[in-house]
Amino acid sequence: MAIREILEVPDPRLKTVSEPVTVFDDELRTLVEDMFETMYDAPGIGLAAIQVGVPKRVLVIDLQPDDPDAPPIECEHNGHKHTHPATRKEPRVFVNPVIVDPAEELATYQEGCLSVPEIYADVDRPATCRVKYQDLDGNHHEEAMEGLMATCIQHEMDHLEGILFIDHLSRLKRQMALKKLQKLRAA
Ligand code: GNR
Ligand code: NI
Repeated sequence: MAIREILEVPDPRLKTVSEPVTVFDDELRTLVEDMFETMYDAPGIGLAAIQVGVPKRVLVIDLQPDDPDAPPIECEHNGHKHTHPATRKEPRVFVNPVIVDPAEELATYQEGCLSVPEIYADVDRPATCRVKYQDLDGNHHEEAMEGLMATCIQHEMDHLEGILFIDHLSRLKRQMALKKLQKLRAA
């Protein structure tokens, strides 16, 4: 496993339209492992492959990264009680995802992006949707999304089309955000 470098604006590679995955091999597994490690290290709740420079239609999401302060979980198996550290990780992988049935109703979240560091802005997106996707073995699935998950997967899907959350802002707000980022970098 390895932490990979996250591309940041204005890297032109972030504007790439990513290619579908056709081969479900160890190279794909290694990419996904590295994406999780990179996302948890950042930390972030989602990551698209193009953010580490790989133009493939692959996303990872974990809305509940590890919380080291969480109380340990007590369990009982076959009459044996024990405790283990609370790992609240809920890692999800989406290969070749497609959004279907986006709701007309919109939800507003304050979004951020690991490729646009330290900039946050409200974005409206369909409040719910369904997602068709493949897993690491190439098996097909379909799932309903709501809340932060719906927002996050739409943010990640945008990356596969070369779109960033700041592209949803007015030109003025986008320019203000990019100027702020330039200033932060200079400091
Ligand atoms: O870590 C992230 N947080 C986030 C917050 C609100 C909406 C979307 C996101 S995704 C972002 C990580 C990222 O840049 N994924 O592409
Ligand atoms: Ni992002």
